[in-house]
Amino acid sequence: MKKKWWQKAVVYQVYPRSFQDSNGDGIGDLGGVLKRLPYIKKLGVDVIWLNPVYKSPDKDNGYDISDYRSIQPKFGNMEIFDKLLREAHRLGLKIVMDLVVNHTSDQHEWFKESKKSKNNPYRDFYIWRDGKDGKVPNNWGSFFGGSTWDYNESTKQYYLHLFAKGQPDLNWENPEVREHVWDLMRFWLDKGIDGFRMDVINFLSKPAGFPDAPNPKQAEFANVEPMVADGPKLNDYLREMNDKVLSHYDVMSVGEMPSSTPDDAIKYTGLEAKELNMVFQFDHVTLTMNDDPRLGKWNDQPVKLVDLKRSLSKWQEALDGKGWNSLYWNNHDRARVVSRFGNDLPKYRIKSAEMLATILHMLQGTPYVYQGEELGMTNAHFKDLKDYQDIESLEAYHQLVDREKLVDHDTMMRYLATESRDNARTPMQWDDSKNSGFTEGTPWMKLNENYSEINAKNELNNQDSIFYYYQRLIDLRHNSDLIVYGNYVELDPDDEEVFAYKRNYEGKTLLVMGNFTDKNVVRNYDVPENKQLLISNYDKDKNLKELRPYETRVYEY
Ligand code: TEU
Ligand code: CA
Repeated sequence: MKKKWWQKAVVYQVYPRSFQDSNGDGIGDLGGVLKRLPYIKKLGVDVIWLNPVYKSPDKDNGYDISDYRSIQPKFGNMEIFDKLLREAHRLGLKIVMDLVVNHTSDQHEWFKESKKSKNNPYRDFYIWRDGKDGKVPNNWGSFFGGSTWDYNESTKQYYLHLFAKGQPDLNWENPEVREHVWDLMRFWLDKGIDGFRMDVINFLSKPAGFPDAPNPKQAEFANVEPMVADGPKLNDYLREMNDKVLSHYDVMSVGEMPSSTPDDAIKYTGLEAKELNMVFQFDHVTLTMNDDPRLGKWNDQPVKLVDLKRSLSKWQEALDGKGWNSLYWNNHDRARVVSRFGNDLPKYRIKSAEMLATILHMLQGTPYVYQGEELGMTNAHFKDLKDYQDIESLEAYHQLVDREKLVDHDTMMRYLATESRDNARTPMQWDDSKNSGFTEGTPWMKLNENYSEINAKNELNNQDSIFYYYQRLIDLRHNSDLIVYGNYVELDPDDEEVFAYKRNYEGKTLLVMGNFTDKNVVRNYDVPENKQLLISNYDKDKNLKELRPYETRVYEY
């Protein structure tokens, strides 16, 4: 594979509404991102991915776009965006935007037209179907609860929405829709942005005939995913996108692809594919999903390390030399990694955050750091339903607890505290002043109460902090072809306590190990005398064979 700039890059994800407020309205904005560019630069990353900043009624925090070519007024305006892009480029940082084109907002002009009449020129921009026996066209359940179909009184048809009612799906079969999307992509690329993260991009092609989902038990809850993921024309659409748009710019593209397999990913990102550069796969972040209260069987069991290792190893092995991985623990849809796979109690929070960072950053692929991850930010631990803002969390609560009475309040609150997307969305913790320096007004979302201890100011004042540890990991990658391109060999897949692997490249070997427990463990990896310790989260080890609680070490030889 020819070497590309994005293979050596590290990406920092900014969720603008929770990053930094600059005008006191309590909502993070582009002016705030501008102000914090030096902070991002200091971490050493190469690229910023901005979650959607387009005009939107915000039913799903910007993933419901009503105008692709203007900036959400809460976030600023095009002038500030242009300034941010210029300033980022001046600092050597690239900016990747979110591309949300599986659906629009129901407030988008296209949809407002489309719903007017069956012969409106925009009718076919969306997916309209007649009902079946006076009911919805099929048994698909949406991601945010309820049917994927909503009835439109005036034209007596249903439209499809995989997510909320306010997020109607675009009809990608219609070549006019595709041309509009290519155009809006060019609009941003011509401004000089450096690529796109593509929202649920593997859902674009729906199956012919819209058959019922085979699993009726999952009806009314996201049983639609296997029905729409990686559909029959997806490859054609992505290739057309590449031909007509992406191949004309030196930019990066990462497709968010729930339920994609490594084989799918090779199809889309492989050498011959000429489609996307990499995908966000979901295997390692959905390991507990089968225990979903929506399926009536949630328990608080943490993920087993052997399962986590198996899912990451599968992707490392399959894509080596054939495609390219994106590496992430966190994003705006996931609980905080230190709470999920580490230990967020004071004693081991720092060690476990650093261990998890090491395990991820030494893998093959492009690493993504989600805002606050570099501070070891934890889950929100909200106890009150009114502290939650996320449409997915609230809809799930209302459906399961209020309407269907499938789950009791306490169980649902424990579930949300473990899995809710809002765990990632609490405002960034900058310092120990009121609202942690995020805003001078009233924050749109409650802050995590631990901000007086966990914040950027403390991290930057302490040379042993998680922040500087991430900085070192990023720096190591920038200076090592072994870390970027080496192959992957897992050690002891059945080990329930330690994640260990090797990477090999041009005669050099990297050995990475991480203790996932709060105990001392003894392991006997065979490490030659002439090794060099690249990084560790403990002081120099006396006993080579022992790994202390959450200890991680990386050797090169
Ligand atoms: O998420 C895609 C997705 O599959 C979600 O269902 C995700 O798995 C779930 O929310 C996790 O609990 C993307 C965006 O990242 C998300 O923020 C949007 O809400 C969604 O698409 C719709 O645009
Ligand atoms: Ca603001």
